[in-house]
Amino acid sequence: MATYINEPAHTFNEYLLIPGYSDTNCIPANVSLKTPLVKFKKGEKPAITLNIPMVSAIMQAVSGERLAVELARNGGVSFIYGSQTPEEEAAMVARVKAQKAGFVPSDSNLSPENTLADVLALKAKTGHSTVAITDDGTSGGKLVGIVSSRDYRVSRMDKSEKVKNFMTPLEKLITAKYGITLSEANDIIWDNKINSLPVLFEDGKLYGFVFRKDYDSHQENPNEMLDAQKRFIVGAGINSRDYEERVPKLVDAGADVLCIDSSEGFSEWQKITLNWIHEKYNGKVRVGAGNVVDRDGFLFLAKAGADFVKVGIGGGSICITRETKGIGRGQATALIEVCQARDEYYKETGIYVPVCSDGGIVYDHHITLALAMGADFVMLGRYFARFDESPTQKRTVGGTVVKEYWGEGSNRARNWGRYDLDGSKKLAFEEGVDSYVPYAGPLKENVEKTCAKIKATMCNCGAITIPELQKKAKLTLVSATSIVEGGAHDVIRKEKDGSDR
Ligand code: RVP
Repeated sequence: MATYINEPAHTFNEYLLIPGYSDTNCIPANVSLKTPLVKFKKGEKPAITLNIPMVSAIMQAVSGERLAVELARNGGVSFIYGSQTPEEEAAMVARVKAQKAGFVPSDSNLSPENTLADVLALKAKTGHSTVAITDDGTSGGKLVGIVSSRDYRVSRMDKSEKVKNFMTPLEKLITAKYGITLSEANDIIWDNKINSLPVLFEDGKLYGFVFRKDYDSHQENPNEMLDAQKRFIVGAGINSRDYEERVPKLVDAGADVLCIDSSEGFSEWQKITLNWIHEKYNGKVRVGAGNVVDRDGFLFLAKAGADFVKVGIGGGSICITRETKGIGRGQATALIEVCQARDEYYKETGIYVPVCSDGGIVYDHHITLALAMGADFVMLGRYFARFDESPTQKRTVGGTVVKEYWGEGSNRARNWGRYDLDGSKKLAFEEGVDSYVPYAGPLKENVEKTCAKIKATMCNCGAITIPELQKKAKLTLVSATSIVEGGAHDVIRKEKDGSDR
């Protein structure tokens, strides 16, 4: 006979936190949102600790290189999407790693034979005003000059004027040699009152730039997630089909952590994948696994060696898995059960396996609820898709500015690696939709606001760290009518603020 669980499975929206006693130490300035990304033994530190409990979803519409850099700059980690060829994914990872904090590869390059019109078009495309002029017009060519906005006057010059006639030539530029430290580079920038410093290899080829504004940016982003070489930390999605080909490429490109991306992770395929990676790399390559929604699924992946376990089936905003396949579980109930299993596993083995709550975060306070329920961090798709840095188009639809957002199981993404069960490398049917989300501006400003809300609620619960919140939190289920009471009601709203959803 089948097993019946007669308790209904709940979502985040059906819970609220009850405030706990807060002493005078409980102020947002004292709150730390640091949290482990990968497993660790009792008494030891995790190899990677997030500075904020947020990672971005392994999705085409979310985790491209631009978002990865900006999220790492602000304390979280992106997992570059795996629904592209191993070569393309590895190249994306490599480009994130090349953005060594402070040393930036040149993304605006032209040759001396290009024209002012080309400069203006490039500036409009990248938004950057410093253009490297190299012999072959690529970022790796020999530097012959620079064009910045000081070098031309659009109103007085012909757009067909050749770059070589108005660029600042190499002999007039202050440059540095590859190998210089960031602080030496910044000294040169300050001493010479320049805005950018080109860094060149011995043979004159361009390595990259150090920009004055990036010095400021480093001061402004104390949460930056950096590796030992001051490069941004980045993750990458893999699947349990082509891992023998994909993983070595991602590791060579510098991925700091991997995650097996599957809509259903309680499977022998994941165990085989984890074994292969751990044997090949002697446990040095960190790999998360999932997704699961119960205790058995968690224990299976933890014992198989997962470095973290992802929870969630069918709760994603673009996900129709529950409708199409009839599998899944309310996200809150799934998370609570998995986190209990995680704590028991830790008591028994002394190994702490972080739990990631994946999908279904609608309001910012759902993140705090997930943390209170035991999640170590959350994975977000819709949330990040709304920002400038996500890889998708910004459009105006019906007078509203939106960005595109589509599921990995939609026909648009066709991520067979995530959904295919028999190795046929096809999507038999769709499990996701193609959609729009309201455009919300830059990542930094939004993430800061979200973190401010999380910190404020933690203070109300008398907690200044995430583990403390997990111990002290008091959660209550709410009735349908009290959900109505929780929003503005019985008033005529002047305007609706949809800023956090
Ligand atoms: P959300 O943040 O609610 O948009 O959910 C994002 C999550 O949804 C992803 O991390 C993934 O687990 C899941 N997903 C991605 N694509 C699809 C689909 O097409 N069904 N689901």
